[in-house]
This record gives sequence, structure tokens and C-alpha cells, in this order.
Amino acid sequence: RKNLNLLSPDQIELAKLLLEMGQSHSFEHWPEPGVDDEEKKAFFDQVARLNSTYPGGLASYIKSARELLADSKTGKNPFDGFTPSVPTGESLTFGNDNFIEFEERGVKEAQYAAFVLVAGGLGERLGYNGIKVALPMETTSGTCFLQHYIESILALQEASCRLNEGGCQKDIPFVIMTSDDTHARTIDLLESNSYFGMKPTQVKLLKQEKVACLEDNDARLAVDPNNKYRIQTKPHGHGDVHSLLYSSGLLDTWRDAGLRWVLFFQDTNGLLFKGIPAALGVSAIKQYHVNSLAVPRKAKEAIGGIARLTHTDGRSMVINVEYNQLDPLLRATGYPDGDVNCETGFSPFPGNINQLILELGPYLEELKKTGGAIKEFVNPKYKDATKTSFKSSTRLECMMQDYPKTLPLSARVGFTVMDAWLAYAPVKNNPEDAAKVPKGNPYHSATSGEMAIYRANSLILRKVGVQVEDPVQQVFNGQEVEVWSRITWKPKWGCVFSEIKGKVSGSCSVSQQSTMVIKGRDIFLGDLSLDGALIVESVDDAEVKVGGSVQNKGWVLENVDYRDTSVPEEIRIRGFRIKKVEQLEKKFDEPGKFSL
Ligand code: UGB
Repeated sequence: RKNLNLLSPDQIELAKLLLEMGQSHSFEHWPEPGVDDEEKKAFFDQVARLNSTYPGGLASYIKSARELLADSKTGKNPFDGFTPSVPTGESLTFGNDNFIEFEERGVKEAQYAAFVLVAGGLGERLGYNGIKVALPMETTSGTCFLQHYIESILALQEASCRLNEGGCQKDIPFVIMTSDDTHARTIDLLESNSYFGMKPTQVKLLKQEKVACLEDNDARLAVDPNNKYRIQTKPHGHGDVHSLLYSSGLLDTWRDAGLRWVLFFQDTNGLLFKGIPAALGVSAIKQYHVNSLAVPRKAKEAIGGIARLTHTDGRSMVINVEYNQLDPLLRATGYPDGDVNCETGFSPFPGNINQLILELGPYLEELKKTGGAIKEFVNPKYKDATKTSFKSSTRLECMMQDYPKTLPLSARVGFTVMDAWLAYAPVKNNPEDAAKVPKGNPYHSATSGEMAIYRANSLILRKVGVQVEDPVQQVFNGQEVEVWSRITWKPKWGCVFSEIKGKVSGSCSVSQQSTMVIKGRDIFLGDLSLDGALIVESVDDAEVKVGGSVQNKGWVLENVDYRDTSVPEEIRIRGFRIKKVEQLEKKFDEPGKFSL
């Protein structure tokens, strides 16, 4: 009360709100006026931020928290009344007629799309010290994830323009959701690399705020252990992306500009864009309001399972069941073995890779009702079985794939399954944990993420007629992986099957020990026999034919140990580095026609 004089009228209102919500403990320990007054005002600045950045404000946050904490205490099953079953979706096979048709439609639609990358997470499981989008996706070309994503969007934009006879509409917008943990470093990465070729105006960053931590079942806000004038905060999860997009006004702007699709994706999946055009085609042709990309899932793999949940009252929805909830849900509903593989060697539930394609119109209409609030959950770590106190403070969380939970039954919610080799290779686990992954399950490490790029590119080239030699097995950082020829290309060389096919002719072969880096759009491979390293770069106005026999000592993979701190972190987490022994390297930086 004595400190009230320090506060502005707005801050006094916030103080009243805290009192009404049973939060007097957050300032009752404050000293007399005159001591730390600036800190006291800063406390209310923080409270104002926590209040304004949460849909419905702090009162609503505390109210939801009390309900969810009570449910958690009584052990209420979030799926009460629901029975899971295996849903049917569109299942695609790379390179067949169906796939090509979806891709073609997807490319046409791309100019009506906006892309949203959620990159606010630090990736505790990976333990990397930098931001994950700055990590090299593969170390042959050294391209980082963010560069690859931007170049993929630009390649799609260009391809879409070429296909649409009416010409191009405009640049594809690209939004990155950051957090305090990643924001400054993401800006720095973009600015120091000239936005990787994208117009700076095409890119928008939206920063998510953390939410207040809760110290007990009454949802009393936790005072920061390092500063008694602050509430402790923690991340609220990737579900924040919906409210941020809504409150930014971008969805209205996009709708007014004639856009139709919003595509969400995560920070470290180097294969994703190989699946995007076909999946977007599925959305357009099947008129899905919500389309999730999925891959066959190994039981217990740390990716959610897509399930149809049918309620005893007749309601039914196709939704992601998060990996830690799938096993208990199955056990409780007539599957006594829980999350296990079926006769195919995979879980019967497709694995959610959190690539969502939402139709903009219905999405915006829904968000007008909800403000973008997503169904939340709480996951307190209790001290003991009485569930009366927590080991450490907790907070509410939300996930972007829970968006369909509030949709009406009439909403068209579907999913598209693709081969994991084509569309999913996340980098999430540190080397130590990856090495402990059960045999046959994917490692989801920097090692497997990089090897997956080479495998996918090799398999794609095989599909268009190139003889790519079989891989060899090698062990890096305790993980046994297939090592294919190290083949990489810029997205603009080929972002869909038909484009890539058009770049290859005659009889081409690539040996397993080879490296091929294609850094240009109009580079055509014809009767090429490669056994070594070949790096070709060209400007857009140059047309280059690459053929004949190329043989040299090439680039070799040398083992490194992840514990060897003399090696840069982004290299040692893969367990190998590339030694460039000998290569043929050609750069064509003038317009014209050339042969190599
Ligand atoms: N992220 C944010 O932007 N903000 C946050 O507050 C938290 C994360 P994780 P997770 O496809 O591989 C998801 O931690 O949550 C970003 C799905 O829930 O990598 O364990 C973060 O930067 C799961 O169903 O993944 O699991 C990153 O880009 C499954 O599909 C993204 O959110 C799995 O991903 C995901 O964060 C998967």
C-alpha cells in the first residue's frame, strides 16, 4: 500500500488485478518506498507485458492455470471419453504420376502462400550453443538451415511464376517466430548474410514472449529466484505462433493481397521442402482447411502420432497425439501393448512432422473467434504422490498442431504421408542421446540429419535415371549411418521432380566416394561419370552442360569425436569433418552457354 504512490494509474490497476487474482505474495515482501523504487516500477512493466501478450490477459492465464492444475492433480485424462483409431490420409510415393500431379498444383499455388518458421526454441535436447537455424544443414556446401529455407522459398516463388501464365502476383511472405532466446541472433544471421538473397521487406520477425511461472496448485505466480522484483517466466511453446500472427495483423494483410495458404514449419528439417510442393497440391486439390505432413513413425519415436479421436458423444477429430501421451492413451483404450510397431515395422499411427498447411480464409475466420488462443496443457513435476507441491515452478504450454482442437466438425482436416527419407530429418538430439536411440529408430541428430540429405538427393537422382552407387555403413559419434555420395544442389536447380528430371540426360553415374555440389539454376548433367569431387557454380544467365568423365581423389570424411573441443561445435556434433583432398571446381559467372 505504501508503495502505491510510486505507480501510474495503469500500474495501480495491474496491482489491483494481482490482488484480485490472489497474487499479493508477489509484492508483499517489498521494502518501504525509497528502496529499489525503479525495480518496483520495472516489476509492473513486466506485469503489463505479461498481461498484454497473453490472449485474455493475466487473469485469464491464472484462471486457466488453476483449472488445468486441478485436472492434473486429480489425474484427469485429457482424452477422457475419446478412443483413438488409425485415420486415413493421402499417402504419396515420390515420383509417381500422382505425386507429380500434386507437385505441379502445389507449385502453381505457391505464389498464394505465406511461410511461417517457428524458431523460438533453443533446443535443449541438442545442447548446441548457437541458434539452430544457423547450423549447417550439411557440411559439403556449408549451407545453414535458414539459408536453405530462404533459398527454397525463393526457388518455389520463381517456379510458381514460370508456371502461372498470368505472371507472378508478388513475393512470398516469410515470417520467423523468434523468442528472447533466439531473436537477436536470428536478426544478426539475416543481416550479416544480406537475408540470403531475400528482400528484407519479404521477411518479418515476430517475437514470442515467455509466460509467467506458477509455484503451486493455486497458480500463485513464481517470483524469480534471481530477482525478487520479477516474476519468473518460461517459454509457452510453439502454439504462440497463432496468436502472434493474428495480433500482428499479417493474416488480414495476406487475405487482402489474395493469399490462400499459410505453411508452418520447424527449425531443423533439411528435407522438408522436398515434400512441400506435393503437400500444398494435396491441400488445394482436396480442399483441406488443415493439412499436416506426416511420415511413417517408429513406435516410441519422439514425434507425435496422428490419430482419429472419437468421443463417446459422437464427436470425432483427426489430431496429433503428442509422443509422451500416445502410449498411455493406447493402453487406456484397449491396446494393452501401447505404442508398438505393427506388422509393417512401424507404428500404425503416422508421425506428425509439424508441417501444417492451413487455408488462410477459414484460419482467419477461426482466429477472429479465438484470438489465436490454443488449447493449453500443464506438466508440473510434483515432489511426491500427494501432488501438493512442485519440484520446480511450472507454466502453461501450447503446441501449434493443437490448432484443429477448437475447429467445428465441418472443418476439413486431413494429412499427407510421405516417405521419411524424402521429407523428414530433424536435428534434435545431442550425440550422446542419439547413440542411445534403440536400433532401427531414427537418431534425429546432426549426423543423421546431414546423411539424410545425401541419401535423399542420391535417391532422387536415381529416380531420374542417374546411377548412384550404393551407400556404405559408417559409424560417427556412436551412430551407424548409411553414407551415400555427398550430392547437394541449390533449391533453384530443382525444387520439384519434373525440374530435376529436366536437368539430367543420357547415362550419368556417381560413385559412392564422390561429392557433387551444384550451385546454379541452368546446370545440365548429360553423360556424366563422376568419381571424385565436382563443384559447379553458375549465374542465372549462364547455361552449363556438365558431362564426360570426372575423376580425382575427391573429398573424404574424417572421424572426429564430439568430446574433442578443439573442433568447432557445429562440426564435432556430427562426428566427422570433410577433408578436401582434390576436386574439379568450375565457376561460370558470365552469361552465355558453356560446356564442362
Ligand atoms: N519452438 C518455438 O518456436 N517456441 C517454443 O516455445 C518452443 C519451440 P521442438 P517438440 O516434428 O519433430 C514437435 O522442441 O516440441 C519451435 C511436435 O510437438 O524441436 O519436442 C522450435 O524452435 C511433435 O509433435 O519439438 O516436438 C522448433 O522449431 C513432433 O512433430 C519447433 O518449435 C516434433 O516436433 C519444435 O520444437 C517433430
